[in-house]
Amino acid sequence: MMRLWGRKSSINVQKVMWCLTELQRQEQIDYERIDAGLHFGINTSPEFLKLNPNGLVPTLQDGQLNLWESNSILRYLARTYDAAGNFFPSDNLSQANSDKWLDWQLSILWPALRLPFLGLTRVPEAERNYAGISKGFTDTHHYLGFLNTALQKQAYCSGERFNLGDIALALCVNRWILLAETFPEHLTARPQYEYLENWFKRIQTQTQFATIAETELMASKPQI
Ligand SMILES: N[C@@H](CCC(=O)N[C@@H](CS)C(=O)NCC(=O)O)C(=O)O
Repeated sequence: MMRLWGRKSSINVQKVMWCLTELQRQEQIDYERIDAGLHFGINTSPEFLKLNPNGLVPTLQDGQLNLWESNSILRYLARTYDAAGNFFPSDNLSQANSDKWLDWQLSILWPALRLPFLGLTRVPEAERNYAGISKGFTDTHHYLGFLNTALQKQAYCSGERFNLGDIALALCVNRWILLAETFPEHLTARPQYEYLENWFKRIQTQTQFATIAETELMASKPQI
């Protein structure tokens, strides 16, 4: 049985849970999830550091394999349990485009959105860097404009079918929306991105998104 380490309030753990939920619609995929990280601890224990020296979640164990980095885990799961591309398109072009958005999510989009997310949900009010929070949020508006433009021409990030890249992107968009709703007094209003909104509605109605996604900012309530 696969073992997934990580608390479900982590965006990167949510990616893996969502992917596994999509795959479970066909394959008999058996996995257990163990809460780790933040108040759950475990991730800094010597045993855990042998699995993932970064001390971060998610970490996946599948047989002999210990795997970390959420987007690599997504690719591994799709290649291993969906080789035929039934759930995630596996043709070269779709994979290349999905990979591009996966890398962009980790290297460009999330670093911008992470500033307002952590700044507003974890840092005590008196210690908040509001200038940094505001800049991160407006940078996120700007970056998501690129996605909106791409979605003008196609239903999902890599073409006409839902793919791994959409998982990583939609979880960021979900947090972008929740942050704007939760902290309107500290953040500039979200631009109206018609194609991105339509894509997000498609994600909400046509995928397993609703089974794992946050409906409120769980990280602001560490007891959950
Ligand atoms: N690039 C890594 C980042 C992993 C990461 O930063 N994980 C965070 C949660 S989203 C973590 O483990 N934080 C420490 C904790 O939860 O205690 C990935 O995509 O998996």
